[in-house]
Order: sequence, then structure tokens, then C-alpha cells
Amino acid sequence: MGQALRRMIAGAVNMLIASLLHAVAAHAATPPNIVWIYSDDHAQNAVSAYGGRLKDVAPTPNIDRIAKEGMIFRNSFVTNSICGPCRAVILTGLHSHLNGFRDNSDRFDGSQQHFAKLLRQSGYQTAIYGKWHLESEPTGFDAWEVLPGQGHYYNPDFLTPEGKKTEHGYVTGLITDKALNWLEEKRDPDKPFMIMIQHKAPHREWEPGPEHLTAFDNVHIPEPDTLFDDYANRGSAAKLQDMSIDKTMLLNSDLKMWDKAKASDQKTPAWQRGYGRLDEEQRKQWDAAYDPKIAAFRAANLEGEALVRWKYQRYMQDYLACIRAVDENVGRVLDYLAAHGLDKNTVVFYSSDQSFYLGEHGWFDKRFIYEESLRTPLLARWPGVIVPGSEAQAMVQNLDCAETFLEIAGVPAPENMQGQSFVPIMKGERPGDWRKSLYYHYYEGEGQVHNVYRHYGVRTERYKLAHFYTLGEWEFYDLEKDPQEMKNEYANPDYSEQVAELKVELDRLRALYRLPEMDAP
Ligand code: SGN
Ligand code: CA
Repeated sequence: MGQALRRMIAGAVNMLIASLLHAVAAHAATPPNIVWIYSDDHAQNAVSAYGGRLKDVAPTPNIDRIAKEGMIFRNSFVTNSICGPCRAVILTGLHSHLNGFRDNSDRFDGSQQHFAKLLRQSGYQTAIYGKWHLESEPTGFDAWEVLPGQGHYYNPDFLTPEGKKTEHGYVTGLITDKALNWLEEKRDPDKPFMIMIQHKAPHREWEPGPEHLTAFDNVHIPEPDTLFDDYANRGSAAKLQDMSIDKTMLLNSDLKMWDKAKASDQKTPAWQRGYGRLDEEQRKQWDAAYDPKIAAFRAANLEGEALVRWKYQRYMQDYLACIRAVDENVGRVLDYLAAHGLDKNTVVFYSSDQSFYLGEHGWFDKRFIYEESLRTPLLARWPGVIVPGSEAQAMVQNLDCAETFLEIAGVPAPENMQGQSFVPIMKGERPGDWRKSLYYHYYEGEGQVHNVYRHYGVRTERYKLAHFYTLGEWEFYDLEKDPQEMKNEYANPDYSEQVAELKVELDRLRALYRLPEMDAP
């Protein structure tokens, strides 16, 4: 072989090796993608991986896959159990009083710092599809299409950088279509991405998609022990709320027992955002599912406890049917990632803005510091980092998400963020300084929808202290002895020491999180 040829071959081999090494290094250095799937009002008790009372009647196999292949957070909580505020906390890593979004009537100041902006600045492509609920236009995203306000289930409107448009179909599938379309066609495959896929479902008024309208018709949904709670041994707030299945839940819009010929029914906003949006074909399917139920309901003439029981079943059938579509669409995303070789280097999360009452204490909705609405589902899959099938017991909060996403991406978190990255927890390590208590503050308050009085409080692994400051009342629960929070022990001398300790802890947290004096009683 001539020298020139040998040199050429050696040169080519060297180049090949160099480019292979480069490819390996580039691969190792590619920060993981992040897929955040977030639903609205999905109770922890309605995710079968959590093992609650609905696990057999309403399994969520696709969401459970994330737990099986990743981690389930057994103790995952929110800071302020209501939609917009939770979303603002996720973005900013700040409590409501600092990110400026305390209740659903606020408008998010999109000029402030948040994690999506920071990821974008460091080379991530960022996208959000679905429920937004922060009033102002999204900032920090390369691509976005969001529902206006609460959005619609059928034939929903979307706000986009080019203006408003209406899509034909069912919202959960449409949001997923948009997300998958972005992954497939619009992103730059050479850059890491972070996408937020945020469902409207299963929010009130629980309108199931066309394929699931009758999915739970023949299923008896187990009742909670506290469906007929009389709120004895509790504070005033539990008695003053307006979120009970008995008194608050509406037969026509919530439970779909419309009197379709009645002008007063047709005039309601609920008709206009719900049944009134269906096209002819959709209306046929809807009527075929609900007309027999309406007839049976009228014939039965139910009252009292029997009526509450019927309302509970009816409500839960629709709620769970909405979740079925969410679960199937989580499956579509997981399948897409696997089919495109994206599953290995992508961290997938499933969560909900907050949890929800499924008849516990006779309620639907959320807002209270009590367990069913303080908790929220959180599951994560991160191949090669999270040991499949693992469980986290450490108390995490939605406040921690921004810093967690930033750490995953290798981007430093701003000093002022108030959470703690739970990346170490995902790795199976609990840092020595991990939180032993958490702060909660609900602002939307009395006189607003559902009339839940303002309160703040602290929860430790065992106890909970809440201050309903506009009522001037305190509540204290021993979660180990009384997990359903049926007995306020605030005045019980046996607990005076623990109450005093929690008051000190509450003061410490209020100072740590820089709560202004004006929020104090
Ligand atoms: C609407 C609902 C309430 C719900 C709030 C907030 N009523 O007001 O039941 O609590 O939204 O929900 S409805 O008649 O419009 O359904 S949140 O999830 O957006 O915070
Ligand atoms: Ca919500």
C-alpha cells in the first residue's frame, strides 16, 4: 500500500473516531428533556397507583406506568389549593404573596422570572399546550396554545400567538394532539425541550368525551366514610362552606339533568359553555347517553340521603370518565416518546394543580388545608436516575417544582426561589436539611365561590395547625390518630405542647417565606 493511501486511510479513521467521540460526548452532555403533564382537579384518590378506594373501579393504567417505571411521591402537597395560584407557584417557585397570584381573580405578571424563561435562556425549547388560567399571555415559551380561562370541553377555543381559534373535538385529545404535533414537527431535534401538557379535565362540570359517555354506567363507585359528615367537633369553616354535594352541586349543569326544552336552563352560562356547544353529531351521542338517566332520575323522585347518594354516583361517573381520557392521552405521550427514542433522556412528570374532594366530608371542590385538597398526585419517570417502582415519603410541595426542573437541566436556580429541588429525592437520597414542615395559605376566601374562609397553616409529618384568621379560629389535628380530620384538638390540653410547638413553627415559616404583616390576624 502506498504511503499516500495509508495516510488517507489513517486520516479517515482518525476523523471517524473523533466524530464518534464527539457524538458520545454530545449525547452525554445533552441535558434531559422534560415533559410535564398536568391535569386540573385530579384527586390523588383517583390515581390507582396511590391505592385509594377507587383503584379497582377506576384504574389509571397509563399514569400508573409512570409510577411503575419511576417514582410515586406519597406525600406531595400544594401551597394554596386553587387553580391559578398553583400554576403560578409551579412557574415561579414562589409562594402566592410573592408571585402576585393569590386567587383566581388575579392576573399573572408575566414579566417576572420563572423557570420556563430560565430554561429557554439556557438553550431549551419550551412549549405549553392546554389549560393556563393565568389571564396574561404566556411568556417564556417558544410555542403556546392555551385555553382561555377555564376553557371548554367540547369544540374548545384556543388562544395562540396568532390569535384565537376554535377547534372541533374533545379537549383532552386536542391538547395532546397539539403537544405531539409540536414534538414531531415543530421543535428543533438538536436542542433539549421542556413541554407542559396541561389538561382541562377533570375539572367541573365533568363533561366526558364521546368515547366515555357511558363508561361508568354500570359501575358502583364506593362511597367515602365521611359522605354524611355533620361537622361536629370541627371549626365554623367546615360548616360555612358552600361546596357540598347535598346543597351546592347542581342537578342540571353538574349532573346533566337538563330540562332541555326550558328557556331558563338554556340561558345559563353552564349550558352555553357545555351542552350548548355540542354539534349535531355530538348532541346525538350525548343525548343517547344522558336521556335514559334523566328519565330514570325523574321517575325515581329521590330525596334526602338517597338523593345525595345518587348525586355522588352520578358526579363520580362523569368525573372518572373524564379521567379515563386523561389517562389514555398520557399513554399516547408515553408511546410517542418510546417510538421516537425519546424515552431514555426525558423526565416525565404527571401531576394535577391540586387534588379534589370525592365526597369526603360530603364535599366536592378543594381549597381547604385538609388532606384531600392539600395533597396532589405527583409521579415521575427518569430512566437511569430513578429506580423503577420507587416510593418517596419525603414531603414535597408544588413550590419545589421550578427548582427541580432547573436542576434537571443543570441551570442554577435564582436565590429568591422558595422551594427545594427534589432531584436528590428522585435519586433515592433525602438531604439532611429536607423540610419537616410545610406552609399553606388560602386567600380566595369568604364571599367568593364556595365560601371557604381564608386560612393559613402548617403541616408536619404528624400534625396540622390551621388558623382561620378572619374567623379568629384555630384548628389542630393529629393525623396519625385521626387521618380523616374529624376532631379538632386545638382546645384539648393533652395537645397543648404540640399546639405551642406548631405555633412557633408557623411563625418561623411565615418569617422564612416573608409573609407580610398585613396577612397576619
Ligand atoms: C369555577 C367552578 C368552581 C371552581 C372554580 C375554581 N365553578 O368557579 O367550582 O371551584 O371554578 O376552579 S363552575 O361552575 O365554573 O364549574 S379552579 O380549578 O379553576 O381553581
Ligand atoms: Ca384546579
